[in-house]
Amino acid sequence: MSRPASLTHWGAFTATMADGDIAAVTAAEGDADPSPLLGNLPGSLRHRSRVAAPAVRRGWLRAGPGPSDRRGDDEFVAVSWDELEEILATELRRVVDTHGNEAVFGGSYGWSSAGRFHHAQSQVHRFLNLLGGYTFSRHSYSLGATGVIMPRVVGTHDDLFKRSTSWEVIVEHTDLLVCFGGIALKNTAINHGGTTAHPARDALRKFRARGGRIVSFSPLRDDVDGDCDWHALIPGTDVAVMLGLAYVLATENLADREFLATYCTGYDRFERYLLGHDDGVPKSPQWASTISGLPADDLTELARRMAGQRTIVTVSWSLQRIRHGEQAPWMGLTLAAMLGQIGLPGGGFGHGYGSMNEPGLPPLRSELPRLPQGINPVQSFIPVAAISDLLLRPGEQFDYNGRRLRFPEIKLVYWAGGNPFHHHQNIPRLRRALSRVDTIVVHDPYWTAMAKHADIVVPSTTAFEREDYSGSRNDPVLMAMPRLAEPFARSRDDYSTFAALAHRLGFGEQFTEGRTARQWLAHLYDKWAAALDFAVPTFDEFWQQGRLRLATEDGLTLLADYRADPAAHRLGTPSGRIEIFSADIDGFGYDDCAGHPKWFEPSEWLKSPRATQFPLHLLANQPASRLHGQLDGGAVSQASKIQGREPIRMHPSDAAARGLSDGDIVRVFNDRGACLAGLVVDDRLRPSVVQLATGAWFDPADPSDPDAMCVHGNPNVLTDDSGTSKLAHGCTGAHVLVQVEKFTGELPPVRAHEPPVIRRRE
Ligand SMILES: Nc1nc2c(c(=O)[nH]1)N[C@H]1C(S)=C(S)[C@@H](COP(=O)(O)OP(=O)(O)OC[C@H]3O[C@@H](n4cnc5c(=O)[nH]c(N)nc54)[C@H](O)[C@@H]3O)O[C@H]1N2
Ligand SMILES: Nc1nc2c(c(=O)[nH]1)N[C@H]1C(S)=C(S)[C@@H](COP(=O)(O)OP(=O)(O)OC[C@H]3O[C@@H](n4cnc5c(=O)[nH]c(N)nc54)[C@H](O)[C@@H]3O)O[C@H]1N2
Ligand SMILES: [Mo]
Repeated sequence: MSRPASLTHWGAFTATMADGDIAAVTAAEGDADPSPLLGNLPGSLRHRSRVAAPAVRRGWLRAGPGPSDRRGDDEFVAVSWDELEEILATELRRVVDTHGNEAVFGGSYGWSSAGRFHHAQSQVHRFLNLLGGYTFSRHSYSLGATGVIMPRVVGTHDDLFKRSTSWEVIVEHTDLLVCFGGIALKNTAINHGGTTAHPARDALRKFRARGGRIVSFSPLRDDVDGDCDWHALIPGTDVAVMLGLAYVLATENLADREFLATYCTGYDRFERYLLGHDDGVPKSPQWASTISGLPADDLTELARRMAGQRTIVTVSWSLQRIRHGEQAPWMGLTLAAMLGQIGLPGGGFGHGYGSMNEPGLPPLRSELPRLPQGINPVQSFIPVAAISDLLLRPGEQFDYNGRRLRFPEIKLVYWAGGNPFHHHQNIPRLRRALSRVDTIVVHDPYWTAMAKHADIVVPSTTAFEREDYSGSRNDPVLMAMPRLAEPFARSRDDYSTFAALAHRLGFGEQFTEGRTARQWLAHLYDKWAAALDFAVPTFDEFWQQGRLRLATEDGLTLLADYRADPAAHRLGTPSGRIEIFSADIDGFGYDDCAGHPKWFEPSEWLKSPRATQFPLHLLANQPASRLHGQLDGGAVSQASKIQGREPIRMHPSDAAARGLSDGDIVRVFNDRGACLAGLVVDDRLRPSVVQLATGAWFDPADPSDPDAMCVHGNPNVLTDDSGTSKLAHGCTGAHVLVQVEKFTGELPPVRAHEPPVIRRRE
């Protein structure tokens, strides 16, 4: 008998089912390097952290909507679906009638699960648009700075990864892969919407076999698997290093001035800065050395090598998830432009090789089926990582990307498919922000910390308890996702919930267009198929076959078209060229983002004044053991923990200085908050750097205290939630200064995955 197959953001699999749950999984055929994260799936459908029934916070039910500091520390009351729909529809109507649609924050950032139709964000946005609109959010936690800076300087941001130079071209042509932020294979497990193959590891093997060399700038040795030239720089100093390399190119006549004159604008302005003509500070390798801690000679020698060989300069996404995050991708692009190899096979610029599976993978020639979300009549929005500012500073103005915006007054927060307690920084501040609003609604299959902080909790199905299909722009397979199990307890898919609410609110017909979920699948497929310029099977045939292979654009080189014919392929920038100097950005007059890429001293780094108090630089990077906070209760994630706590890695010298040993439970703290973690002593990090991945579910020692320590190891109790700059206001959660000490108290239990107390209706 054939085993049912399905898709996740981290790979395709076939499942053995037992007792309504996934009992075992096998990676789907054809995946050369299946993700270990598949091991988190068994047991996930009936896990104790599932939300079994619609629930309303007890205090909210008693007192009605309003600000409350009991969020996260209250009991819940289980209600029927009928009651839930009535309560929620009434509350939505009240907020919209009394305060207007602007008072509904529906940004609802988050990854939810694979699936083109049941995609939670598409569903909630479609629903809220029909309600009359909502305050929305722009860009992502992934690429907050890139999403604003790169369109301004190279005319696009997503083409940088979706139309990146392919692995096969790198394997064949590249000599040097100079990776700022490494090229971490753990991260290539993931692709938004799903992935059926993981070619990066094999591509790097072939690249090396041909004589290619990896140069890794990273505080962590294991950001590259296997052999490489490792430069363990001080975190946050990549832009200084790139400037040092650029200085060598400029002063040793190694810069390609013809490329700079033909394809770029503003190099001369930048060069004045580089050579120190205006500020008297040449950005030499010696200068870069004092900042980054790397030997100047190594940089000089590398710059010469880069100019003499076919070189890609690639910048990981992590480098723009820090204060002044706009600078690293902009400076990386500038460095690549100086080498003059942009648009040549195997040379030029990359952004995110090793950040996600998609860079290096060929894009589809076609779009994918898509649920129309409608139009949002409300204009007000925030840069996505400004959620706490939004709730704490209503009415205040702020700068963003050349505009002056105002935070609207929010009364109702609606979240479906994301977890702010995973993704947002400074959780103590977030908890205070969430206490301000009248009502918080959360749809999730699991009792995450966000669900526990909600007033109205809507139990969603998982992707395996409904029918869907999924795929992504850089994967050649559209994959059917049949139902593997019946919905857990009283959970219901988000579409059904929104359809029911829409009917109560009077726009049911517009929301459903009279279709069941299954009918929507066929309808979206048919509409998509009709617009294609090639033939595909009928929906029923596709559903039977389970997969549909789609054609891809192979052998791409980033910006090859532009290089071949810059007039015909003008970039979408004001000059039509690569803007090393942007007159627009310069014109904004920001003190934290200038007209050309520049070194700005970070607020949190080993040489800032804060480091005397908090002398360790913590990298809060992506977890190797799960996707974000998803399936933290699964076997692979749990196996990585130490006495149930998230592991923190520390150099032996830092551990010795603190009298710490491997396996100790430590307290990680700064002036924003504290968490417990399990110590792993490891010499593969630069001394004074510690690493604690995101994703341990927030678990406050005392839920009534917003400043409570997290006993489980969520680094976002420590991070700062100020944005990258006035330009992009992107997330800066990748870095934070901390201190670490041995935890000597009685070890509190981890309750992160326990549901809250749930009462029956009195
Ligand atoms: N300090 C620090 N913080 C970071 C980062 C960092 O590097 N450092 N990285 C940031 C980045 S890049 C990102 S992308 C974010 C990720 O942040 P999120 O995307 O918010 O994190 P997830 O844990 O993936 O949250 C998805 C939620 O959707 C739920 N879900 C799954 N399927 C469904 C469904 O069908 N319906 C509904 N309603 N819910 C569903 C899951 O149970 C889960 O709770 O985190 C950011 N936060
Ligand atoms: N397994 C797994 N993979 C994932 C995810 C996941 O949750 N789990 N999340 C996915 C998502 S949504 C995204 S957006 C991407 C994010 O992709 P990235 O943002 O690139 O991922 P990170 O793991 O945060 O960072 C990559 C590496 O950068 C290095 N680094 C940090 N700071 C510095 C610095 O200042 N200088 C230098 N040179 N290096 C530095 C760290 O050592 C870190 O391991 O990952 C995706 N891949
Ligand atoms: Mo992300």
